[in-house]
Amino acid sequence: MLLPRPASLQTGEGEFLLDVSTAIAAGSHLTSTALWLQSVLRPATGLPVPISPVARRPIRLGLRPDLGHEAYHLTVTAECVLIEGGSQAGVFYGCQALLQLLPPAVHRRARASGQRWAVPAVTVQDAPRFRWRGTMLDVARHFMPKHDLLRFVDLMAMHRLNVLHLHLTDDQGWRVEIRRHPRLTEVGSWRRESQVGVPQDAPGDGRPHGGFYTQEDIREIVAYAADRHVTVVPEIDVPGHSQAAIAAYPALGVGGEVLAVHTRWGVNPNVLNTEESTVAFYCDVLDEITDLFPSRFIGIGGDECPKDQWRADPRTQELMRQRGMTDENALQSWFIGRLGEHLATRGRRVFGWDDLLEGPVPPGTAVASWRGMTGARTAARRGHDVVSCPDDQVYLDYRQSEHPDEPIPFAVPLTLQDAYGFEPVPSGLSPHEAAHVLGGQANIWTEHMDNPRTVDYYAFPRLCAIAEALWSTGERDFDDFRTRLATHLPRLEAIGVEYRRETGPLPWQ
Ligand code: TNX
Repeated sequence: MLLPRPASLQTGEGEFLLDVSTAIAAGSHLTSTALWLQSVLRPATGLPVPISPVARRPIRLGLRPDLGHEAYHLTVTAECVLIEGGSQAGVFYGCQALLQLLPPAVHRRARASGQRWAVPAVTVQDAPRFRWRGTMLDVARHFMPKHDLLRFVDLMAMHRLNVLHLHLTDDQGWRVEIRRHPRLTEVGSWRRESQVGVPQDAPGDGRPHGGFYTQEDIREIVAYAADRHVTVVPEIDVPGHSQAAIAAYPALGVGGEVLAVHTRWGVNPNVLNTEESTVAFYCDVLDEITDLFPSRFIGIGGDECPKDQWRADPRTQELMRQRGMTDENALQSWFIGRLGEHLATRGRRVFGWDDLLEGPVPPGTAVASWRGMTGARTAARRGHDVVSCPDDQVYLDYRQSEHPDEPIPFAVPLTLQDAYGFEPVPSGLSPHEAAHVLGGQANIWTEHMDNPRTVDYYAFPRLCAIAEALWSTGERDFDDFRTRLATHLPRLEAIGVEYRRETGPLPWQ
């Protein structure tokens, strides 16, 4: 049973059996998809699944340009599996659907004995509702090693998610090598400890945390994701959430004070100054970032920048006077605008949090609406593209239930059903305005997730529900979703995803 729910599925008679005679038949445009499918099918089935046009009962992959870009048709009969897509992405999603029709053991990494690799006869016609089906992963608060990040990309692709918004910098860490400014990672990638728990006075764990991706790692991550039709949208958060950069280069801060990489969570008063030299520094950073990430959109953050330091600093006030500004919001917009202009010269568009709407927004910006859906509505009405990620529906760092034993009972409960109810298009928009909604994304902030196992627990199965909200038509049927989820969880188990179970002991008890 497919998850996300396809646009249409009809069951037929009989089944297709994968055996030694099965081969993948694909034209040359689809070689990489064929190789990927082969690499997934081989370990558990132990079958050779060669790529060959001659096969008695083939899995045939083909392009059908008359279908939408990411659309696919999947037809399974006793003789053949036919997967046609509007593009390589469509064919890839058809392959993902095929995997879901096979026994869950297909996801195991070594030969699974006692299995019949049968695919029921079906006809599926499917296409996504939104083109931005994302997940924001915060690798700044707690680093996710490359190996685990690649696994996460596979899990996204399995759920037809296609944008990985990688939050690479924050107060607590800088996670990407920048060759022009090496101290960003030499100093900024490690901190002394992590705060444990929510209140500001919560104790530290006394253990250092850190790590970063080299430029070679990033190129590998981007290419691996691209093979799975996932675009990596990097985020360099400015002018708030920047203490790790200030720790590396104190001249970036207001007043030049030497600070450590931050060890506490929450909104931080230490922000960037807006000197020309700081703009130039970040243009250097963005040059390397755009060389590494081909994404049209580049995240610059813009969230939660307290203005107190700017207000209290005579030098900043002087800069504001010179620039003809009377309030600090204008200064923030000016700073973002300068980076936006720089990105535009490289053919890129700004992606930033809805806090940007407090001032003029650079042309071509896509706004991530996180404080409910208000930002989404405002942005769309102002003619900006929108990615919806309302905190009450898609913040996967929020606890999953009222249960007192949930780990770190952060924020309000956000249940599976809440996540399933996610509707990316705000109410009250005209069709023209609604067309600005590119889609939505789940946000995984990792203050309280210090390892990939915990990310699994917080992300799944809620991410399955959000994937369906982004892929499938707007109709919702939670009971139907739960029935399909029950057939989906064994796939996650076969992969080794430590998702949150509804019954049984919590993993840390
Ligand atoms: C708000 S959402 C933040 C993050 C925190 C998150 C915790 C946003 C743009 N900023 O810095 O990690 O809340 O839920």
